[in-house]
Amino acid sequence: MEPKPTLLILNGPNLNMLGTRQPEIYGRTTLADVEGECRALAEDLGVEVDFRQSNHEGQLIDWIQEARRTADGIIINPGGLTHTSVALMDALTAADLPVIEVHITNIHAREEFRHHSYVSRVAKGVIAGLGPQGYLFALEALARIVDPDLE
Ligand code: DHK
Repeated sequence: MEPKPTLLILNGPNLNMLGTRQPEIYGRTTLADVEGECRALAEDLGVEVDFRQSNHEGQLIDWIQEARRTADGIIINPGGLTHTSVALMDALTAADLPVIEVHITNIHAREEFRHHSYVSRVAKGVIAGLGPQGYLFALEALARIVDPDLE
């Protein structure tokens, strides 16, 4: 049997607070809930997920560098680093893997400083504003990108 493709799902700063942080904006779903839903869908899709969160830019970059050897694609919600981090964008470029960027909120309908994303320059697709479901849409899309034979 062929080994299953591995998709790395990365979450940046403050996403560990999901569910309790500004629930009127980010909702009440926790990151553990999101992880559980991603794992269930991954099982159906026949892919492995490696789900991680860090508040540290360097840690995220280390994981992206490792992904070049260990993963077939990356889903990333970079949190606030979306709008500031050239280093994260460079790491994603160097990884040379398909990337889907996810935001729980519609960053374009929020403050001006959230409208620009460095990560979007290197993402194959961007999902914003669909809440935690965005992760599931991204997972389904990326699974099909890495394995076009998927039903
Ligand atoms: C999450 C954050 O933490 C913010 O800094 C971004 C993003 C938006 C989200 O919608 O998931 O601006």
